[in-house]
Amino acid sequence: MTSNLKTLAAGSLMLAASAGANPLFTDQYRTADPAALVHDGTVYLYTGHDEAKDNKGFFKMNDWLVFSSTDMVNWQRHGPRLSVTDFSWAKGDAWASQAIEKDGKFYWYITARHKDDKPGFAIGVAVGDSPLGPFKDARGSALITNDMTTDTPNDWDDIDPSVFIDDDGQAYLFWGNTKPRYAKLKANMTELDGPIEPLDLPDFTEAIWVHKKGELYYLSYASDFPEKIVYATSSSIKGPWQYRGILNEVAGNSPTNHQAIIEFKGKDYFIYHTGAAQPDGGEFRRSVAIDRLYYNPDGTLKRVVMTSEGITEAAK
Ligand code: FUB
Repeated sequence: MTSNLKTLAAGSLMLAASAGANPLFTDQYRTADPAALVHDGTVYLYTGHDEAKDNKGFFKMNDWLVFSSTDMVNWQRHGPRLSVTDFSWAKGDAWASQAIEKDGKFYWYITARHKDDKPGFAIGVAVGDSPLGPFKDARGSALITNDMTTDTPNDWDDIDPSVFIDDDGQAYLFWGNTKPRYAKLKANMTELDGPIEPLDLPDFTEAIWVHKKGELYYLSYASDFPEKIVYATSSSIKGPWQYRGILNEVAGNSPTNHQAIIEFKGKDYFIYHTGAAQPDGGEFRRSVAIDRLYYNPDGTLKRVVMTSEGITEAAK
Protein backbone atom coordinates (compact mmCIF):
# COMPACT_ATOMS: atom_id res chain seq x y z
CA MET A 1 0.00 0.00 0.00
CA THR A 2 1.28 3.44 -0.86
CA SER A 3 0.43 4.82 2.49
CA ASN A 4 0.78 8.35 3.65
CA LEU A 5 0.16 8.04 7.32
CA LYS A 6 0.04 10.80 9.80
CA THR A 7 -1.41 10.86 13.22
CA LEU A 8 -3.68 13.64 14.31
CA ALA A 9 -4.87 14.32 17.82
CA ALA A 10 -8.61 14.98 17.95
CA GLY A 11 -9.63 15.33 21.55
CA SER A 12 -8.89 12.01 23.20
CA LEU A 13 -9.30 10.12 19.93
CA MET A 14 -6.29 9.51 17.74
CA LEU A 15 -7.23 9.66 14.09
CA ALA A 16 -4.83 8.37 11.47
CA ALA A 17 -5.30 9.63 7.94
CA SER A 18 -4.37 7.47 4.98
CA ALA A 19 -4.38 7.73 1.23
CA GLY A 20 -3.52 4.90 -1.02
CA ALA A 21 -4.18 1.99 -3.24
CA ASN A 22 -6.24 -1.16 -2.76
CA PRO A 23 -6.59 -2.62 -0.22
CA LEU A 24 -7.20 0.62 1.62
CA PHE A 25 -6.19 0.02 5.24
CA THR A 26 -3.56 -2.62 5.89
CA ASP A 27 -1.21 -1.26 8.51
CA GLN A 28 -3.45 -1.29 11.55
CA TYR A 29 -6.87 -2.80 10.88
CA ARG A 30 -8.18 -5.73 8.90
CA THR A 31 -11.45 -4.43 7.52
CA ALA A 32 -14.32 -6.45 6.05
CA ASP A 33 -17.99 -6.23 5.05
CA PRO A 34 -18.02 -2.55 4.04
CA ALA A 35 -21.15 -0.41 4.14
CA ALA A 36 -21.06 3.26 3.19
CA LEU A 37 -23.25 6.23 4.01
CA VAL A 38 -23.05 9.61 2.31
CA HIS A 39 -23.96 12.45 4.66
CA ASP A 40 -23.30 16.19 4.43
CA GLY A 41 -20.48 15.95 1.87
CA THR A 42 -18.70 13.12 3.67
CA VAL A 43 -18.60 9.38 3.05
CA TYR A 44 -18.75 7.31 6.23
CA LEU A 45 -17.46 3.79 5.81
CA TYR A 46 -18.66 1.23 8.36
CA THR A 47 -16.73 -2.04 8.38
CA GLY A 48 -16.30 -5.24 10.27
CA HIS A 49 -12.96 -5.95 11.89
CA ASP A 50 -11.07 -9.17 11.15
CA GLU A 51 -8.87 -10.12 14.08
CA ALA A 52 -8.09 -13.76 13.26
CA LYS A 53 -4.39 -14.49 13.74
CA ASP A 54 -4.20 -16.52 10.52
CA ASN A 55 -6.34 -17.92 7.73
CA LYS A 56 -6.62 -21.48 9.04
CA GLY A 57 -9.50 -21.28 11.51
CA PHE A 58 -12.56 -19.05 11.26
CA PHE A 59 -13.59 -15.43 11.59
CA LYS A 60 -12.70 -13.61 14.78
CA MET A 61 -14.77 -10.43 14.81
CA ASN A 62 -15.67 -8.45 17.93
CA ASP A 63 -16.45 -4.88 16.87
CA TRP A 64 -17.19 -2.52 13.98
CA LEU A 65 -15.00 0.33 12.72
CA VAL A 66 -15.78 3.66 11.08
CA PHE A 67 -13.73 5.62 8.56
CA SER A 68 -14.59 8.83 6.73
CA SER A 69 -13.52 10.72 3.64
CA THR A 70 -14.52 13.89 1.82
CA ASP A 71 -12.82 12.88 -1.44
CA MET A 72 -12.70 9.02 -1.55
CA VAL A 73 -8.88 9.15 -1.60
CA ASN A 74 -7.89 10.41 1.83
CA TRP A 75 -9.46 8.56 4.76
CA GLN A 76 -9.72 9.33 8.45
CA ARG A 77 -9.92 6.49 10.94
CA HIS A 78 -12.39 6.77 13.77
CA GLY A 79 -11.64 3.43 15.34
CA PRO A 80 -14.17 0.98 16.74
CA ARG A 81 -17.53 2.73 17.24
CA LEU A 82 -19.66 -0.26 18.18
CA SER A 83 -18.92 -3.61 19.76
CA VAL A 84 -20.75 -6.89 20.38
CA THR A 85 -20.57 -5.99 24.08
CA ASP A 86 -22.85 -2.99 23.37
CA PHE A 87 -25.67 -5.50 22.80
CA SER A 88 -26.60 -7.31 26.02
CA TRP A 89 -28.30 -10.10 24.03
CA ALA A 90 -25.27 -10.83 21.82
CA LYS A 91 -22.32 -13.08 22.52
CA GLY A 92 -19.94 -12.70 19.57
CA ASP A 93 -19.39 -12.68 15.82
CA ALA A 94 -19.63 -9.04 14.78
CA TRP A 95 -20.49 -9.80 11.16
CA ALA A 96 -21.80 -7.52 8.44
CA SER A 97 -23.59 -4.23 9.15
CA GLN A 98 -25.06 -1.13 7.51
CA ALA A 99 -25.86 2.37 8.81
CA ILE A 100 -28.48 4.79 7.53
CA GLU A 101 -29.82 8.24 8.48
CA LYS A 102 -33.50 8.91 9.21
CA ASP A 103 -34.83 12.21 10.58
CA GLY A 104 -31.45 13.27 11.98
CA LYS A 105 -30.74 9.97 13.73
CA PHE A 106 -28.31 7.32 12.57
CA TYR A 107 -29.35 3.68 12.74
CA TRP A 108 -26.64 1.04 12.52
CA TYR A 109 -27.97 -2.45 11.76
CA ILE A 110 -25.58 -5.24 12.71
CA THR A 111 -25.20 -9.01 12.67
CA ALA A 112 -24.13 -10.85 15.84
CA ARG A 113 -24.48 -14.27 17.41
CA HIS A 114 -27.34 -14.33 19.95
CA LYS A 115 -26.91 -15.66 23.46
CA ASP A 116 -28.16 -19.18 24.13
CA ASP A 117 -31.76 -18.25 24.97
CA LYS A 118 -32.28 -17.67 21.22
CA PRO A 119 -29.39 -19.55 19.61
CA GLY A 120 -28.13 -18.64 16.17
CA PHE A 121 -27.27 -15.44 14.38
CA ALA A 122 -29.41 -12.36 14.86
CA ILE A 123 -29.76 -8.80 13.61
CA GLY A 124 -29.77 -5.84 15.97
CA VAL A 125 -29.85 -2.07 15.58
CA ALA A 126 -27.97 0.69 17.36
CA VAL A 127 -28.86 4.38 17.23
CA GLY A 128 -26.83 7.57 17.53
CA ASP A 129 -27.15 11.30 16.92
CA SER A 130 -24.27 11.53 14.46
CA PRO A 131 -22.67 9.25 11.83
CA LEU A 132 -19.88 8.59 14.34
CA GLY A 133 -22.21 8.00 17.25
CA PRO A 134 -21.90 7.43 20.10
CA PHE A 135 -24.20 4.49 19.37
CA LYS A 136 -26.32 2.48 21.77
CA ASP A 137 -28.55 -0.56 21.32
CA ALA A 138 -31.86 0.94 20.13
CA ARG A 139 -34.06 -1.89 21.41
CA GLY A 140 -32.28 -3.85 24.13
CA SER A 141 -33.15 -6.97 22.15
CA ALA A 142 -32.46 -8.33 18.69
CA LEU A 143 -34.70 -7.18 15.83
CA ILE A 144 -34.44 -10.48 13.94
CA THR A 145 -33.71 -13.80 15.64
CA ASN A 146 -33.17 -17.26 14.19
CA ASP A 147 -36.51 -18.55 15.47
CA MET A 148 -38.34 -16.00 13.28
CA THR A 149 -37.16 -17.75 10.10
CA THR A 150 -37.54 -21.51 10.34
CA ASP A 151 -37.23 -22.56 6.70
CA THR A 152 -33.48 -23.25 6.72
CA PRO A 153 -31.56 -25.93 8.62
CA ASN A 154 -28.65 -23.61 9.44
CA ASP A 155 -28.57 -21.03 12.21
CA TRP A 156 -26.69 -18.38 10.21
CA ASP A 157 -29.44 -17.50 7.74
CA ASP A 158 -30.29 -14.22 9.53
CA ILE A 159 -27.19 -12.18 8.74
CA ASP A 160 -26.05 -9.24 6.60
CA PRO A 161 -28.70 -6.53 7.05
CA SER A 162 -29.14 -3.98 4.28
CA VAL A 163 -31.50 -1.10 4.94
CA PHE A 164 -33.12 1.12 2.32
CA ILE A 165 -35.49 4.09 2.59
CA ASP A 166 -37.73 4.58 -0.43
CA ASP A 167 -38.74 7.98 -1.82
CA ASP A 168 -42.02 7.88 0.14
CA GLY A 169 -40.11 7.53 3.43
CA GLN A 170 -40.90 3.84 3.93
CA ALA A 171 -37.87 1.91 5.21
CA TYR A 172 -37.15 -1.73 4.35
CA LEU A 173 -34.76 -4.23 5.87
CA PHE A 174 -33.22 -6.84 3.57
CA TRP A 175 -31.05 -9.68 4.87
CA GLY A 176 -30.22 -13.35 4.66
CA ASN A 177 -27.82 -16.17 3.98
CA THR A 178 -29.02 -19.00 1.73
CA LYS A 179 -32.54 -17.51 1.76
CA PRO A 180 -32.94 -13.81 0.93
CA ARG A 181 -35.69 -11.94 2.80
CA TYR A 182 -37.07 -8.48 3.41
CA ALA A 183 -39.58 -6.72 5.62
CA LYS A 184 -40.95 -3.22 6.12
CA LEU A 185 -39.66 -1.23 9.08
CA LYS A 186 -41.85 1.03 11.21
CA ALA A 187 -41.11 4.77 11.18
CA ASN A 188 -39.12 4.28 14.40
CA MET A 189 -36.66 2.10 12.38
CA THR A 190 -36.44 -0.39 15.23
CA GLU A 191 -39.47 -2.65 14.66
CA LEU A 192 -40.76 -4.68 11.74
CA ASP A 193 -43.98 -3.40 10.20
CA GLY A 194 -45.41 -6.50 8.58
CA PRO A 195 -44.47 -10.02 7.56
CA ILE A 196 -41.05 -11.26 6.51
CA GLU A 197 -41.22 -11.79 2.74
CA PRO A 198 -39.04 -14.18 0.71
CA LEU A 199 -37.12 -12.97 -2.35
CA ASP A 200 -36.53 -14.96 -5.52
CA LEU A 201 -32.83 -14.46 -6.34
CA PRO A 202 -30.84 -17.14 -8.20
CA ASP A 203 -27.81 -18.76 -6.51
CA PHE A 204 -28.14 -16.47 -3.51
CA THR A 205 -25.48 -16.71 -0.81
CA GLU A 206 -25.54 -13.46 1.26
CA ALA A 207 -24.54 -9.78 1.38
CA ILE A 208 -27.55 -7.93 -0.06
CA TRP A 209 -27.07 -4.24 -0.90
CA VAL A 210 -30.03 -2.22 -2.18
CA HIS A 211 -29.75 1.14 -3.89
CA LYS A 212 -31.63 3.27 -6.40
CA LYS A 213 -30.31 5.18 -9.40
CA GLY A 214 -32.76 7.28 -11.36
CA GLU A 215 -36.01 5.35 -11.49
CA LEU A 216 -34.41 1.90 -11.16
CA TYR A 217 -33.89 -0.13 -7.98
CA TYR A 218 -30.78 -2.32 -7.76
CA LEU A 219 -30.32 -5.33 -5.50
CA SER A 220 -26.80 -6.73 -5.55
CA TYR A 221 -25.71 -9.81 -3.60
CA ALA A 222 -23.02 -12.43 -3.17
CA SER A 223 -23.71 -15.54 -5.25
CA ASP A 224 -22.26 -19.07 -4.98
CA PHE A 225 -19.02 -19.72 -3.09
CA PRO A 226 -16.34 -18.47 -3.65
CA GLU A 227 -18.58 -15.50 -4.09
CA LYS A 228 -19.19 -13.36 -7.13
CA ILE A 229 -21.29 -10.24 -6.71
CA VAL A 230 -24.30 -10.33 -9.01
CA TYR A 231 -27.26 -8.00 -9.29
CA ALA A 232 -30.90 -7.67 -10.19
CA THR A 233 -33.04 -4.64 -11.02
CA SER A 234 -36.67 -3.70 -10.52
CA SER A 235 -38.99 -0.77 -11.06
CA SER A 236 -40.28 -1.26 -7.49
CA ILE A 237 -38.58 -1.91 -4.18
CA LYS A 238 -41.04 -4.78 -3.75
CA GLY A 239 -39.85 -6.44 -6.98
CA PRO A 240 -40.14 -8.53 -9.01
CA TRP A 241 -36.37 -8.49 -9.43
CA GLN A 242 -34.86 -9.18 -12.84
CA TYR A 243 -31.54 -11.01 -12.61
CA ARG A 244 -28.83 -9.10 -14.53
CA GLY A 245 -25.69 -11.19 -14.07
CA ILE A 246 -22.23 -10.74 -12.63
CA LEU A 247 -21.15 -7.36 -11.31
CA ASN A 248 -17.87 -8.33 -9.64
CA GLU A 249 -15.81 -11.50 -10.07
CA VAL A 250 -14.32 -13.47 -7.15
CA ALA A 251 -12.20 -11.05 -5.12
CA GLY A 252 -8.49 -11.71 -4.77
CA ASN A 253 -7.55 -14.30 -2.15
CA SER A 254 -10.97 -14.22 -0.44
CA PRO A 255 -14.01 -16.45 -0.97
CA THR A 256 -16.24 -13.66 0.37
CA ASN A 257 -16.67 -10.39 -1.48
CA HIS A 258 -19.09 -8.16 0.40
CA GLN A 259 -20.11 -4.99 -1.46
CA ALA A 260 -21.49 -1.51 -0.91
CA ILE A 261 -22.48 0.85 -3.72
CA ILE A 262 -22.66 4.64 -3.47
CA GLU A 263 -22.79 7.76 -5.56
CA PHE A 264 -20.63 10.55 -4.19
CA LYS A 265 -20.02 13.98 -5.72
CA GLY A 266 -21.29 12.79 -9.10
CA LYS A 267 -19.30 9.55 -9.34
CA ASP A 268 -20.27 5.98 -8.54
CA TYR A 269 -18.20 3.63 -6.39
CA PHE A 270 -18.08 -0.09 -5.67
CA ILE A 271 -16.68 -0.89 -2.23
CA TYR A 272 -15.82 -4.51 -1.35
CA HIS A 273 -13.23 -6.58 0.46
CA THR A 274 -10.42 -8.84 -0.64
CA GLY A 275 -7.79 -11.02 1.03
CA ALA A 276 -5.10 -9.37 -1.02
CA ALA A 277 -3.24 -7.55 1.76
CA GLN A 278 0.16 -9.14 2.18
CA PRO A 279 1.95 -10.85 3.77
CA ASP A 280 -0.95 -12.46 5.61
CA GLY A 281 -4.26 -11.40 4.08
CA GLY A 282 -6.78 -14.09 3.23
CA GLU A 283 -10.16 -15.64 4.01
CA PHE A 284 -10.27 -14.48 7.63
CA ARG A 285 -7.96 -11.47 7.28
CA ARG A 286 -9.70 -9.26 4.75
CA SER A 287 -9.26 -5.64 3.75
CA VAL A 288 -11.60 -3.15 2.10
CA ALA A 289 -10.98 -2.02 -1.47
CA ILE A 290 -12.72 0.60 -3.63
CA ASP A 291 -13.10 0.88 -7.40
CA ARG A 292 -15.27 2.94 -9.71
CA LEU A 293 -18.68 1.70 -10.81
CA TYR A 294 -20.10 2.58 -14.22
CA TYR A 295 -23.69 2.45 -15.52
CA ASN A 296 -24.62 1.75 -19.13
CA PRO A 297 -27.13 4.12 -20.77
CA ASP A 298 -29.86 1.44 -20.38
CA GLY A 299 -29.31 1.30 -16.61
CA THR A 300 -27.38 -1.98 -16.54
CA LEU A 301 -24.02 -2.01 -14.76
CA LYS A 302 -20.61 -2.54 -16.31
CA ARG A 303 -18.66 -5.29 -14.63
CA VAL A 304 -16.34 -3.87 -11.97
CA VAL A 305 -12.65 -3.72 -12.82
CA MET A 306 -10.81 -4.50 -9.58
CA THR A 307 -7.59 -2.51 -9.47
CA SER A 308 -4.49 -2.30 -7.32
CA GLU A 309 -4.43 1.46 -7.79
CA GLY A 310 -7.88 2.02 -6.25
CA ILE A 311 -9.30 5.52 -6.34
CA THR A 312 -6.63 7.96 -7.49
CA GLU A 313 -8.76 10.95 -8.45
CA ALA A 314 -10.14 12.95 -5.55
CA ALA A 315 -13.90 13.51 -5.69
CA LYS A 316 -14.72 17.23 -5.73
O1 FUB B 1 -17.71 -11.24 7.82
C1 FUB B 1 -18.48 -12.34 8.18
C2 FUB B 1 -19.38 -12.75 7.02
O2 FUB B 1 -18.58 -13.04 5.88
C3 FUB B 1 -20.32 -11.67 6.53
O3 FUB B 1 -21.46 -11.50 7.32
C4 FUB B 1 -20.60 -12.17 5.16
O4 FUB B 1 -21.20 -11.23 4.31
C5 FUB B 1 -19.20 -12.56 4.70
O5 FUB B 1 -18.48 -11.46 4.23
